[in-house]
Amino acid sequence: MAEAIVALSTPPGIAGLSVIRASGDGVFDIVDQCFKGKVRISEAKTHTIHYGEFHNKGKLVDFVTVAVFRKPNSYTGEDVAEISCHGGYFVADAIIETLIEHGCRLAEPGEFTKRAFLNGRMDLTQVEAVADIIHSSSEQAYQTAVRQLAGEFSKRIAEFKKKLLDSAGLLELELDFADEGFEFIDRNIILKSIDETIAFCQELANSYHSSEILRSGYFVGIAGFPNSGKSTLFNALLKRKRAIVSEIPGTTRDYLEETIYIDGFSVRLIDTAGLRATEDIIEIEGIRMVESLLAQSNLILVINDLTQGQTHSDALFFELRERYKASRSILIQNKIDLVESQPQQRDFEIFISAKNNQGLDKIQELIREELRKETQHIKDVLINQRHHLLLKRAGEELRKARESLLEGLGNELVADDLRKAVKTLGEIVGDTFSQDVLNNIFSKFCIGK
Ligand SMILES: Nc1nc2c(ncn2[C@@H]2O[C@H](COP(=O)(O)OP(=O)(O)OP(=O)(O)O)[C@@H](O)[C@H]2O)c(=O)[nH]1
Ligand SMILES: [Mg+2]
Repeated sequence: MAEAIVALSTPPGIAGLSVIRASGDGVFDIVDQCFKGKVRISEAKTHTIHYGEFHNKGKLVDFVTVAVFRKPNSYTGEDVAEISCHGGYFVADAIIETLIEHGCRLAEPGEFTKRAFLNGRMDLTQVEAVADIIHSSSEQAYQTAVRQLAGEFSKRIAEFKKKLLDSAGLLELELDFADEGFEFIDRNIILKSIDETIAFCQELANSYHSSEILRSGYFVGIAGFPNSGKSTLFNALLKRKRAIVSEIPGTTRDYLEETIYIDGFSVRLIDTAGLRATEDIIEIEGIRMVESLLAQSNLILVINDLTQGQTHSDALFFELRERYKASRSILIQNKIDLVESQPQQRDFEIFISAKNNQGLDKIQELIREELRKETQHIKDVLINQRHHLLLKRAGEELRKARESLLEGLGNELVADDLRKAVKTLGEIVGDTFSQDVLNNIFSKFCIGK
């Protein structure tokens, strides 16, 4: 028995249309109690749309259309009615309240999609793709999530699972003929499918970092001594005056963050407060404040004011480069317009004039190049932490199977390791799952999805 649930599926507020979705047993009868059209919804064919009046206790609420999807051919796999009404703050609420009065319950976040999963309409990676599509902040993230929704990831996992299961089955079958001394499967074939699956798991686990960049954006931290021109560069890259710029050192006290788009990727620029020099470079005042910002940056731009000398920020630059090894650091020599001739360029620096938009293309090209490098592993799937852990575990189980096979240990042992890996791969798509995992996934959904 699927309880009838209802929720607004479009954002609330002023809009051309609002769409209310209801799903579960008896929803067509519930809608019929409030809807007056040419046909009764409970008698309507699946995938048809009906125009009519929506009433509450005899009072007209709105003119609406009702789309009918009969189970199992609906988003949730249950009977679904989607009511389109006029947008605004009142109509949709009135319709939802009416449906609740007639027996629906308000849906929990992600409950429609949860039912779709539990009814076998999609697997877990597709459910996660739906969340990624809704939350995607860049063209590239969206494109990848759509491919994941289309089931590319699931298909590949299914292929590897099948090969491993076949191998396990053959190894077990061979046991039955052990007395006759038969060895009728080629160990090399099994080894090959193990190695291919290990490579597959490894490759995808490696794309976790790139997936995070697609999902959350590529972070560019702008750091340097006060007055070096950080905020000027921040504004220039944003192409608008966002941060206050002044000749007084210490203008930026806090940090500012804005997003720009480069090649369909979202790039998050962070302007920070100037770091002050002290005797001991490691104790640069304020570094702690900026620390967590730089720690999460994929690229760190250390800005130097050339009028103070080309090497004025060298110690700071090398210190930051050493401290944040996982990020790429580059020294930006700013205010080139104020020096007579450009000094000899070293391989870790770029010359610009943030004020005159000079050399900005070199920074944009650098970001572009880094993005290309960082995301080259991305295929049809956005690997999240859950996938990442399971892929690593499956890889370990397969390496164990590989060892057992090479050491000539018993068939049962190898088959057992193979089946463990199959189970782990199965967890990725949701063959087996725990309530915790489901709750965690659906907590990221909004109501009405
Ligand atoms: N001539 C010239 N002046 C610049 C350039 N970039 C920045 N400035 C000037 O340098 C001064 C400081 O610029 P800001 O962008 O506020 O420097 P900041 O690094 O953000 O400074 P704090 O926020 O105080 O740490 C301002 O007067 C800017 O106009 C440049 O390329 N050429
Ligand atoms: Mg500033």
